[in-house]
Amino acid sequence: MKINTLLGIEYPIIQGGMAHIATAEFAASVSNAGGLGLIGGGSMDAEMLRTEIQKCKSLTTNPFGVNVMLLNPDADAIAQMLTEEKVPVITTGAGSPVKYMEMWKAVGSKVIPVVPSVALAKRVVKAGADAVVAEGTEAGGHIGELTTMALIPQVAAAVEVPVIAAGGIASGAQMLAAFALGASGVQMGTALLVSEECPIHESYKEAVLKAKDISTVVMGRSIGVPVRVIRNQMVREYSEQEKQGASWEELEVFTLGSLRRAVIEGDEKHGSLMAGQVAGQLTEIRPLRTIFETLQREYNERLSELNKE
Ligand code: TUI
Repeated sequence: MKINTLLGIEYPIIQGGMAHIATAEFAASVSNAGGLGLIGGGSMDAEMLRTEIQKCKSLTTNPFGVNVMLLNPDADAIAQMLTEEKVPVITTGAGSPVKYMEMWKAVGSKVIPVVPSVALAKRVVKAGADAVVAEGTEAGGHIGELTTMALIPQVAAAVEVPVIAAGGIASGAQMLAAFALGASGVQMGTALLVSEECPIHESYKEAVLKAKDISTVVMGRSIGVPVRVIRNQMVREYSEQEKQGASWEELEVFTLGSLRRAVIEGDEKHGSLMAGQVAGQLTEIRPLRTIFETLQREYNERLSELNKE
């Protein structure tokens, strides 16, 4: 089943979790443009997130969701709060949501964990996941090891629920490729950073527009939290410390805190400009609705070209 039908949305497109970036306003804009918007709970505590959910309910009548970043120290309280707010969809990232799934399902939320491997996909489906987002290492932010090309068919073969492809998707051709591999929908983050509605600082958008194919790098592997960002001064300083064997605590200051510096303060030198490998493809700022329409049109055109040949 295509995820449009499962989720009651116009396009088979959901938005990535995007901690610090995906506010209630942004999530509502994505949902109003025909995708599934998500409030990025990554850096919020439970009460902040509750306020954002209530705001989002007032800004859209379309389905929307919340992304729970499981490394968030407040994840337990957030999980509990979500049973009171009853959002249509919950996605999760950066860990296994299995211990929360029963209570979320009990209040009728659809649960769609983001998984980087077949093993986690199987575990969450056994626990009742309605779909999974299989995210390849091309994605921005915290990533797994496998590429989208290798991951999607293996996850699709292993589970019965719809698979949503993430990592490396910013065009209709890439969406079609994901469907060819067995996906029933796509998740996009980087491509939406350069939407008119995205509330990040202009200098973050500029860095994405300027990025080339090889502009993103992965930092934090040595501490077990690989994160893909656009290369800048902070990355060079971080890599130097990482080489010298700095501890998790010393390195952590470069990650979530520095995302805030990029998103809010627009510090493109010291901030962490999380973005996926598709950053090199993105050349203009467009409204969300145009981004989705273009993707669908390119998908249809490419499909009919392939059928002609
Ligand atoms: O979570 C993401 N992407 C993110 S989270 C984030 S906030 C952050 N910033 C700095 C450091 C850490 C977090 C920015 N981008 N994508 C989904 C995702 N999940 N990628 C990888 C995973 C993952 C990794 C290991 C999921 C589960 C897992 O293992 C869990 C287990 O128990 O097996």
